[in-house]
Amino acid sequence: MHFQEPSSNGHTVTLPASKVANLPHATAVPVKGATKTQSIEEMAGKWSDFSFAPIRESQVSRAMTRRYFTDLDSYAESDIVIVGAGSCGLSSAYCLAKARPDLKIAIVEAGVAPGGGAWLGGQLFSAMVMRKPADAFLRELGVPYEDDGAESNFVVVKHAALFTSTVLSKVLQFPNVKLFNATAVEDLITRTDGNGGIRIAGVVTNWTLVSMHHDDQSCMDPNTINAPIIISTTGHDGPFGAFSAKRLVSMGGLPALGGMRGLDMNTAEDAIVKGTREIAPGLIIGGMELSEVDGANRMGPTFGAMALSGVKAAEEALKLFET
Ligand code: 48N
Repeated sequence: MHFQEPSSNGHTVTLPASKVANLPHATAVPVKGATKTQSIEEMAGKWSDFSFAPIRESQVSRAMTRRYFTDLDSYAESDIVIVGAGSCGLSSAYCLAKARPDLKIAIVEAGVAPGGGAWLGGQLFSAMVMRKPADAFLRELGVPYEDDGAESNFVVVKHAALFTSTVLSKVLQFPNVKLFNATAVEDLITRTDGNGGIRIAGVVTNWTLVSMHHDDQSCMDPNTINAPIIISTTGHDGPFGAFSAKRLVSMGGLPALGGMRGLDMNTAEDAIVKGTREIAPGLIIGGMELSEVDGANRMGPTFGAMALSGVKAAEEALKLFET
């Protein structure tokens, strides 16, 4: 039996089985690049002698894990944590990261895929409607949209994924933002405020797959992120939704949930944007999670309030940094 083993000079050598047993695995030398930089055009038509630069699997593992654990260490103390990377959370992250490149912003998203409910417009229809003046945020991001002119009160993004992928891409390009996806916030870090109340001082996190199995596995303790300000945009009630609102109620930080009301676009969108605020010291709630706090109506398949609630949540957070 023979083993192909990349060596340090980029070529592969064939090792007899007898030799594999005592390979110095732990100190394997990373394989150096052996392929010059090319353009796609240079590759065209030459696939018969194509090859990738050789690699050793441990190089891939180390490239991922070294960065992840460096980020975990760095963002263990963040300036702001945004819980939920839906349309509101991402819009808020964009405004914060742009306004304050000095702030460390951690986004914690339970899903593997960020974006929440904003990948489709509604009932699996792909176009996304935003009522004016939310078109201003689309122009800020450079998202193209259709507008029937001054008389029309809304604009249409041809596919919701165009908005969501654009804001996500812009957010991820900010050097002061780290997205921890597939990671759930499963509690809040609290401090007493000296008057019998509580101040929110960070979040408690776990891998989402672990959070989903606390009932059928032995205890799997969480991790933490300390931060003076949390923006919670976890959406309306659901398996993970309205997380911070529900947790505030269960720990006595809010008397009760208001509970989302029926659909009324005109009432709902104004209420969500204007109502985005600090609900408890250190905790700002925006987007559809706020409808569960205030008992606001839902707006259905229109997303302007999500974008502008994110804009307002960022503004509220920055005010707290200035005080
Ligand atoms: O898209 P959502 O659910 O929330 P928003 O507020 O950003 O946008 C709401 C919007 O999509 C609507 O619901 C539209 C406008 N419809 C209104 C209506 O009338 O029906 O995003 C929330 C994100 C999701 O990606 C969740 O996975 C995530 O938050 N999330 C969490 N992430 C981490 N830890 C948690 N505990 C958690 N809970 C939810």
